[in-house]
Amino acid sequence: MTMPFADSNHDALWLPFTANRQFRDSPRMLVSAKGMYYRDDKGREVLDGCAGLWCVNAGHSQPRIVEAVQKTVATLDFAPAFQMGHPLAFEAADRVARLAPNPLNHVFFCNSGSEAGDTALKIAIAYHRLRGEGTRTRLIGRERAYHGVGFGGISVGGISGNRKLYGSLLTGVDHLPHTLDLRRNAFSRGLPEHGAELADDLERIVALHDASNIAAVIVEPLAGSTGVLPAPKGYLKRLREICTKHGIVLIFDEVITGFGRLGASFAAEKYGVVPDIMTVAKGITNGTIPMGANIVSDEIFEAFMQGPREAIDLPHGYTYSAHPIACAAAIATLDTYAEEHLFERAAALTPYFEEAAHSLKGAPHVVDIRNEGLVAGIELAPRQSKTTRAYEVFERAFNEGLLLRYTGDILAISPPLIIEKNEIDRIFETIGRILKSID
Ligand code: PXG
Repeated sequence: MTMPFADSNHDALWLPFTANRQFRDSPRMLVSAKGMYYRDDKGREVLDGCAGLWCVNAGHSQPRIVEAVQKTVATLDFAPAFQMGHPLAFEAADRVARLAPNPLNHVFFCNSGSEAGDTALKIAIAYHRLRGEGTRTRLIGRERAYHGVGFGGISVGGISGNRKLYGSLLTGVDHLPHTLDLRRNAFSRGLPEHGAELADDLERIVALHDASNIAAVIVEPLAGSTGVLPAPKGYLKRLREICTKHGIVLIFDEVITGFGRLGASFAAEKYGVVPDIMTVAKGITNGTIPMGANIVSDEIFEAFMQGPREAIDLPHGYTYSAHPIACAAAIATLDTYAEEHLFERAAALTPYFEEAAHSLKGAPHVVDIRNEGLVAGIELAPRQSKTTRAYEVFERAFNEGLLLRYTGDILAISPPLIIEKNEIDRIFETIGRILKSID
């Protein structure tokens, strides 16, 4: 029997990225989920405005995924991933590779976006070494980037709050400037007009260190958790050109942008810019079972296949790489996306969603609204207070039955792709009403 929150030992659970003591004063507890809605422990319906944590793209408790997980747990609960295989792993990899643009044809499974990020950085450095360019070890991230919480991810990441407690991090890391420019781009619809030239900063870093010392550049095509920062028009293409010119591996972190969020399978497909490695997680299993992956180009994969046949080609992996239940969930998830045409649906809904988001222009405290696909960020003016306005909106919205995300002064909206127009209306009307009531 489940113990009610009031009776359980609150100190036993240490919640991630949470003000734990504040949380205990007014806990928000979810007990079930279906479609667009959670239900909380008071029996109230809560509209999911952020697809869980940007992951439940097909909506909650999708029958195909539930069935696939139930069937697999009863038939192959676990299979070792090292020197062993199982059919679901090969099928899942094939399905993911088919969805990814050419020449990204090889899939290495892990369990999260953080692991995917660290894996990609390791593959990039090892790739250069195997080709006899072992001096290429430097890694380049970007300010305000989020690539998870491993030491690699926080080193190339650019959120100071996630880095400052943890010592010296990886050495040999540089950061590109972030692309948010409210002066030139406030209230952009879709990709901002200005800022492609920010990619040229990579030339400055190359001039400083020399390309022969640089392994990889990692960026999110749209930075999500730092407050919804779509790449300026032309920025990713320029980054691709500079990387190609200097032999630098380009990694796209598509943990949020993958699997339909932007109205296409991946940002790489939507923008016609293909990286050398793509990291994915979240929507790969619709959030149902933890899974992440690297999708790697033919050229990089082949570089690892040149040694003796009996030698391990990549000394890296996880106990739960290609876990059978995660693979089953991934296959059923991709089936669901395809059969329900959810990426196309997200693309078709984007203009309506954009209009609804921008209807809050002029609402109290709103200094910017930005959107792309089914993602919107609403930036609020900062204030002198213990809690930000965005936190207050988040808390009040939850009490009114709407789940949002916030970071600093920014609200993030990224609903499941099955959302209906009246639910889009409700999200932005609720935010607008709450904004009028706070100081
Ligand atoms: N890369 C990106 C771009 C992400 O957004 C990760 C890597 C790490 O994934 P894992 O699976 O290790 O958490 C993420 C995760 C938020 C929020 O509120 C965003 C994430 C995770 C939790 C909360 O914006 N993104």
